[in-house]
Amino acid sequence: MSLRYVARRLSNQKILVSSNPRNAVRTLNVPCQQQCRSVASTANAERVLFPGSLNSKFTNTLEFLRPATQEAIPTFRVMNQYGEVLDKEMGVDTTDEEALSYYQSMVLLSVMDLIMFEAQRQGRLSFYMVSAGEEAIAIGSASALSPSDVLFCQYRETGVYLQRGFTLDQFMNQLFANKKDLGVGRNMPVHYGSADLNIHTISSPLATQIPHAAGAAYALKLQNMQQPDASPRIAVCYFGEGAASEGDFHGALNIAATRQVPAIFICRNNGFAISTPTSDQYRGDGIASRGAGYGIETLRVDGNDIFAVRKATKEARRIALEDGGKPVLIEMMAYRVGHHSTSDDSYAYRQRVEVEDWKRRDNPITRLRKWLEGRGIWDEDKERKLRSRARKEVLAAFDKAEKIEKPAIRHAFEDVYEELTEEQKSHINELRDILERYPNEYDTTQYEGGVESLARLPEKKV
Ligand SMILES: Cc1ncc(C[n+]2csc(CCOP(=O)(O)OP(=O)(O)O)c2C)c(N)n1
Repeated sequence: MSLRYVARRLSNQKILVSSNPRNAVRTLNVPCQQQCRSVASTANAERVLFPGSLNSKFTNTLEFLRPATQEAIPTFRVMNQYGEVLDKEMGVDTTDEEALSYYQSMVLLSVMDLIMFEAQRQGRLSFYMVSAGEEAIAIGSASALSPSDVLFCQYRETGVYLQRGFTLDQFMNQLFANKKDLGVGRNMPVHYGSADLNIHTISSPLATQIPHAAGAAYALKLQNMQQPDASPRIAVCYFGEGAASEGDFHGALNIAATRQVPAIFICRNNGFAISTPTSDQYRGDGIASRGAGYGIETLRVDGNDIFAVRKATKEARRIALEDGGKPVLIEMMAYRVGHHSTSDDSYAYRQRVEVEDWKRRDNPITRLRKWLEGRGIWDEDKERKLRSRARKEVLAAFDKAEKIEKPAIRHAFEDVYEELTEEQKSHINELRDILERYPNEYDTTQYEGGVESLARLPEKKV
């Protein structure tokens, strides 16, 4: 990056330019309570000039902040649960064709979820997670991003992958861990990843993706400056409100704010972290209230309203690229209609009637369907055909993937280090010994190359 370029770019933003590259991207674009003043304090000052909060007014009133007495942060929406647009002037910035395509994707996602959930119950795959009730968050937000943006998901974002172009074959290959799986069978089902689509691979330990996203956004900030002619990119991070209880969430948002990185943090607040309801997770006003604490621009959105999700994400992306970079937090509200995963029976900790009530009262798919019907571009016949086609497509990909051979066993050891370590070589030899000793216990014929993929390796004693 030429320093002259940095100086030009940054001078527009009142940014300190220094020959020290560490200072080159330090902006003075800071919130008013943080703006630096040269004087520490004067006798008649009306505001405190402490370095930790530079713009705080003195007051003689002894008044604690009492969050419980304050109005909850509002929830942005464009249409109500009857599919009616509320603010005609603001309207819907989505064409009929786009709305139809998002609707088809949401239905395809829910059909795939139903089939794969049942397939797990039949013992045909080991695990699955549905997105029921959260389809609009995934499809809507992904539709408002650039394909070059770098994404970090939690696990309930199958719709994000679908919207980015992950194919049914790719989903099925990963779910069945066959040799065509992009992760060559190393992960449990639903842990998709795609370098081509700029989506980092899902990882089970909660919230680890949040600091990764903050770090990637910092790298993108520098890259955006170095490549002024390329379209600027942002990092986008998805997580549940339960993951926001992890320390990683706080560290990530704080570093994203202090470094002013181009990132959108999308929290899916679905009311539960497995069996723990939000009332046991936090006392404040959801996750949105935490954004202000970190000095991050924040919005709460009705996650059942795909138009609101799209508008919010588009605007968040615009803000994220302002002044060279700015993190944004969006809390998307949508009740988790399904069980947490195939390992969960949610009726053990919530009333069935509560779930049924949410399904009936509000659902992102039926809401969009009502809007499409209201425009005269959807009807029962089209719905039946769409569902039947979706079912056929999913089952065709399912059948194909289930029959494909499993990946070679040696993949379990590769790509951890550039070369196999001595310890790994001894693990490979040991595994081969066990597999050969107990052929009735371990059927290796379904894996590419069978036991032979574990070629005996000379070991150096260490
Ligand atoms: C560090 C860590 N702790 C616990 C778990 C077990 N766990 C898996 S999912 C989950 C709940 C997460 O809830 P939330 O973030 O709200 O996402 P949701 O499942 O509701 O979409 C928990 C506790 C884990 N995977 N990682």
